Amino acid sequence: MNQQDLFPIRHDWTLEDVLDFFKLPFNELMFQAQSAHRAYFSPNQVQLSSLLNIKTGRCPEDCAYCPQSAHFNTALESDTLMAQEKVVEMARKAKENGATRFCMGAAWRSPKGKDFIKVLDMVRAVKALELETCMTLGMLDNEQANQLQAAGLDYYNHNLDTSAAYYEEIITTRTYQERLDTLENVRTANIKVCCGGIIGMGESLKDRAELLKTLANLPEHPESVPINQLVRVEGTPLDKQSIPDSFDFVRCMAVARLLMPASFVRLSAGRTEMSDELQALCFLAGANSIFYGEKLLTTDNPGIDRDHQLFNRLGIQSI
Ligand code: SAM
Ligand code: DTB
Ligand code: SF4
Repeated sequence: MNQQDLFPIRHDWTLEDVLDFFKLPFNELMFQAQSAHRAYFSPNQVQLSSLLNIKTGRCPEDCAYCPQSAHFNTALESDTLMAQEKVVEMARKAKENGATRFCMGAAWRSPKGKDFIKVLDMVRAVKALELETCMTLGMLDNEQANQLQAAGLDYYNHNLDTSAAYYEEIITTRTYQERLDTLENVRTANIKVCCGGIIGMGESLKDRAELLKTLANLPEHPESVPINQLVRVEGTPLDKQSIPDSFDFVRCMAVARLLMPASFVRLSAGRTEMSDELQALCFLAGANSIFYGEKLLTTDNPGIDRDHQLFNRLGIQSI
């Protein structure tokens, strides 16, 4: 029997199915997740995406986790849209260091006017370096998604962040449905979808299961699924949250792998607070992508030397 037939691509997961995975003994869950992983991927390869914040701070949205929201008092210094030359320079460096995808983020509710035209030029310029391009700019309408696709954008990142129910505790300035609409616009424009969420915002196990279920029951699975551990930034409403239990975090990775077996699951924000051993367990659970480079958007990420050491210790090859 073909291994993939044991882990078919499904879009009809029930909450009970997902909770049943979470209830498995840890070793059983890890075995199943690693088996699903091996049916679709080479088990010792991890993809590297580098991030650059191209517009910092003063965001009108009130996402409770985010240091870039204008609603909260964080130490962050804001900045206008970065010049294209600087973006290209950073993309070139990321490529030299081994990244295969370059993801550009902007603290916007949605892109507008002249800035959007500049962003389209950035896509063309980064694409010309033969890097995969990704952007995360907030909500997109149909027309904007089509324009980004025509400029050569490969991926668009737009996260659901958490369950529909818990979302209301985290963001009031845009709805869950608006997020789903943006994802549909991106998909219809033939841009690959990068969509995931955050663990550690005070959500329940049911919220985690609902988030993963919603992602897996989208009409097509996102090609990339970033699972972030909350980075607690002083001045945000979530700065006093406690770090999730390590094994519970690994379980989220494993369940994401089982629900979306052919997608890249990314061990995303939060790695500076994780041991090598915890990251290794995430890879064993089926994570096969990381954010790579000294910085995420505004906060620190492990340095590339530390990641090279980790990959050497684990015999992981970067792709
Ligand atoms: N403004 C755009 C938007 O929200 O769609 C793009 C940038 S936004 C910073 C991209 C994603 O980063 C968020 O949806 C969230 O999942 C993640 N993120 C932001 N702050 C975070 C934090 N403190 N810890 C973990 N993930 C975070
Ligand atoms: C995603 O899921 N995580 C990245 C990326 N997509 C854009 C962002 C993480 C941000 C962490 C907080 C910061 O550095 O500002
Ligand atoms: Fe703005 Fe994005 Fe941060 Fe929300 S997550 S406050 S939309 S930058």
